[in-house]
Amino acid sequence: MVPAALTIAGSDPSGGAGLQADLKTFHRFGVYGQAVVTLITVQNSRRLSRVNVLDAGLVREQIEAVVSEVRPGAAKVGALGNAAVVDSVARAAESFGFPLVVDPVLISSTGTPLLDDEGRRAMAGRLLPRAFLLMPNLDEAAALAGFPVSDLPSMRRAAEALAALGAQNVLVKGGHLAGDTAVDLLFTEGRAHEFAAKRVPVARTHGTGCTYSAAITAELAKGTSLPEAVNRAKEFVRLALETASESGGLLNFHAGVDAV
Ligand code: PXL
Repeated sequence: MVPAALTIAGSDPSGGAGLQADLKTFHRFGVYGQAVVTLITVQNSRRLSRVNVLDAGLVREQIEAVVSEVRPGAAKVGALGNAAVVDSVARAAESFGFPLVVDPVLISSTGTPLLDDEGRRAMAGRLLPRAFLLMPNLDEAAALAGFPVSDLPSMRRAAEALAALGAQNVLVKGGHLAGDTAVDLLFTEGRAHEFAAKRVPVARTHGTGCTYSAAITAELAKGTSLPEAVNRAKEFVRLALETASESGGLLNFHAGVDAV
């Protein structure tokens, strides 16, 4: 049977990020995609003009409707908007029984907030304890841990601090590190593992984080171990970035990238 994967995320109608990117990624990895909408954005690759967060009860009902019929092998959350939605998802996650990947989206690629301050506190206090994997970028790790994160030693300290908040595993993404190597740090079972890749010089990276977390979620849904899921997902994002940069195009636009 084909495993299912669930995304609980915002809509990006341009198709580059958000649940649209997640569904495309799930499909490339051969899993059946389910998508619960948390918020609607009005945006294209250049600008975002509006965010409308959905009612928390509506989010909860969507989750219950889909998971009670087809139980996914894994789920991810992306943009959640506010504390009420974070709470709804955290309460639903109490009975998941399958791994939950938390991509702690705080702002859009163009800098618009996609989670307010109260929402960030709710995420740290109530959602992180439900996370099988938390995968912040440097800014998100700093915002959640409460200190600057800008190099490998501070990434390691942030991973430990976020694990202490209850996330079972933490992947701090080093895509924004200085230098031409992007190192991601996975903190799992008390140990840190580094995943290094040469930085792909590309101007348009909209959707990279969503695609990365969706790829990991798809692999977890198939039963892949976490380190191997990170390996395969990172390679998939690298190929997507390369394809996009070679054509001057958008990540997720070209169908030619095969899951690895
Ligand atoms: O990449 C973070 C992200 C998540 N979700 C939605 C977005 C974005 C970035 O723009 O639009 C809906």
